[in-house]
Amino acid sequence: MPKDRAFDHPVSSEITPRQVVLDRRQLMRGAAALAAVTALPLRAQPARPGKLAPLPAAKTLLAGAQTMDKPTPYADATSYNNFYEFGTDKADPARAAGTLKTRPWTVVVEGEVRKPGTWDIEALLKLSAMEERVYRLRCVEGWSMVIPWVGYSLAELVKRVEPTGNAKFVQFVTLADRAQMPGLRSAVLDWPYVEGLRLDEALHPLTMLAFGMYGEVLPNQNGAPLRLVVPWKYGFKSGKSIVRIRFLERQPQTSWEAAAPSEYGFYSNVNPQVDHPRWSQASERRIGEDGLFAKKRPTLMFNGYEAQVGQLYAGMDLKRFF
Ligand SMILES: Nc1nc2c(c(=O)[nH]1)N[C@H]1C(S)=C(S)[C@@H](COP(=O)(O)O)O[C@H]1N2
Ligand SMILES: [Mo]
Repeated sequence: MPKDRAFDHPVSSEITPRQVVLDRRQLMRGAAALAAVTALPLRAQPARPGKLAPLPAAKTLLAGAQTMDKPTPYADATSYNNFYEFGTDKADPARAAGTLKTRPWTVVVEGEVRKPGTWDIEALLKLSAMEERVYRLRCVEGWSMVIPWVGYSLAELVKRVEPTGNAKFVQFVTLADRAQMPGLRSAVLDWPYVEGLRLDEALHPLTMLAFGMYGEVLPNQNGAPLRLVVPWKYGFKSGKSIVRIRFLERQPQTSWEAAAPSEYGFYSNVNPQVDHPRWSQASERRIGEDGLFAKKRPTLMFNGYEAQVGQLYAGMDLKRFF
């Protein structure tokens, strides 16, 4: 066939029978409802920072999940951090997290699963194809960033360990090592830092196990060698440097709930209509873009992912389950 034809007319053998198309449409509709993985061309990303080892990703994103906002400059995303194990000042993690040893590293999976065990970081890196996903991260403090994460859906791991019928919640336990983490000397939080999700939240395809960002492995201050990213919840739900994942029948307490139960709930969904007791959550400042005196931008329901995750909370009073 000539290569210079104006556009690609399908040859008859490539034309898909109508029933197959219909079946496929049905599938797609289901997939869209679940925000399932769809191959989409990735728009141009900023050049790789060239600071750490590359972590390339297949060019896939979640349908509708990518943000059109431009990514936060790498220098800002890696120097303005919350990682209390290295200190409570925003500049502390970048300065102090160099001492974190990210190899060898293992993640224990335990509790209500048919296949408990210890996963080596190298096995986790190979578990599923790496995807790049540009997610907003909105801190409960009122600022946000836009980060091109590299990883895959946490569901990939959850499916392989086969939760039992008793598993209703998942707890994430992060590293607490006094030798490496100077912040543990302070009692700001109960160590180790623990967070949790409902099982259906953990299985949602948007919930990501991230190993990298900006095309490279995670910097220590951003949660190397692996962290969670739950884009529709306040940033603190996205635990860094995870060492243990527990499947539980009961809702676990989280470090932030233990510290201030009236301020931080288990759900912590980004919600401009439910204020923090000490400040409004209606707007936010974009790090690296909006100066201290710039007009703040409105915070979006579920951080902009309402179409994908709203159904998880149908019928729930979000003021009560904050
Ligand atoms: N282990 C651990 N994980 C953590 C935190 C922490 O202090 N310790 N801080 C959380 C908070 S409050 C936020 S906003 C995000 C910040 O992620 P970033 O520094 O990569 O932007 O990490 C979360 N994960
Ligand atoms: Mo945060």
